[in-house]
Amino acid sequence: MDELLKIKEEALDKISVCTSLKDLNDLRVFYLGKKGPMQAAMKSMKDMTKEERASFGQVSNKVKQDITKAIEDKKVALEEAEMNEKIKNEKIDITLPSTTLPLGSIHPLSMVREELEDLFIGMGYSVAEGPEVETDHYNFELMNIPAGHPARDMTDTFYINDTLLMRCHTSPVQARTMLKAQGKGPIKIICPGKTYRRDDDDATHSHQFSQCEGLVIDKNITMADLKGTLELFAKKMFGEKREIRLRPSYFPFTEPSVEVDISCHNCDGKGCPMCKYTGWIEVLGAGMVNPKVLEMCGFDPEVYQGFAFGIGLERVAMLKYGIDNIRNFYSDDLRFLNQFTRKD
Ligand code: FA5
Repeated sequence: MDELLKIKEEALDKISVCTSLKDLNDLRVFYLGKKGPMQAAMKSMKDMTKEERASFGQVSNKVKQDITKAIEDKKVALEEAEMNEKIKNEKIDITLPSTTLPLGSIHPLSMVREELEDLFIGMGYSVAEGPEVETDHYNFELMNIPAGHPARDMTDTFYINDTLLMRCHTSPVQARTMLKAQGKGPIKIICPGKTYRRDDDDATHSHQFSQCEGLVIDKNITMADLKGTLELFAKKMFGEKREIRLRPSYFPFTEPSVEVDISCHNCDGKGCPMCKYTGWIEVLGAGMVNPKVLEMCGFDPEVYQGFAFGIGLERVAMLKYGIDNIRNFYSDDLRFLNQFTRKD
């Protein structure tokens, strides 16, 4: 018993002067472990009477508890001291200016594309895609523009070889979608994407630009459906007061074809430099899908009708945000790009 109390005294002394968590752990292993003095003292139990053993057991348990408690208390104290030391040495100067992470902004063309997608998806359309490297067949033939057709001159095309080209409009996606549907309507798609033409770059033209095609095929589709759809597009994109005007035009893939003007949102149709004092701004081409195109793409024109439209995305973005040069879209100029932030 005396031996036990001696061990306890010695342990508590050592614990009280211990200054590191590592040393404290070594003490724990030594005094409470299997090879320590406590365990050695226990060996003498075999020579004791039953009564002696019982009281020896009680004392040894109490000694173990006291040592354990002393170690735990010391551990808490040492950890606290360590933390205080750390806080003292790692002082953070909160008055220092922080390093700000530059926040990106959404490109105005993406903004317009997303707005268009939201608008048409809301009307039950789905978004279709097609390749930018296209075949003559889809880009021209199925759009009723056979080789030698004068309409091929309307768009100066980048050819890769005799049959491959960079699509000059998003209209080939019409043909691809119709053929996939195998003559069964309805179809309601928009197709935003990049397009390429050998146009000379100027303030309003670029050799690479973006269009958004729209195509609806169903039974009993009329020009009134087209007009209603485009009216909604004009009001949603440019404001509730906008009106549209259809002018006769020509596209080989639509019959009849129209150019669509929107009343100028800058001057409310009164006349200003933006609308060249006409009160109207030309925004897109459209028309009823030519029965010949329907037939070539596997639809029976006696049963199905459709309308289509092609919107120039740069055009819409320039009008919407008052951008006077198309080159701004492709310039990487942060002073230009930072002006646009996503609404959400
Ligand atoms: C077409 O490309 C037809 N495929 C549109 C269409 C689709 C009509 C379906 C009927 C039915 P157009 O060549 O007019 O049409 O081009 C459409 C729009 O693309 C133009 O109004 C203009 O905004 C834009 N665009 C054409 N060329 C360029 C260019 N070089 N740079 C920037 N935008 C251009």
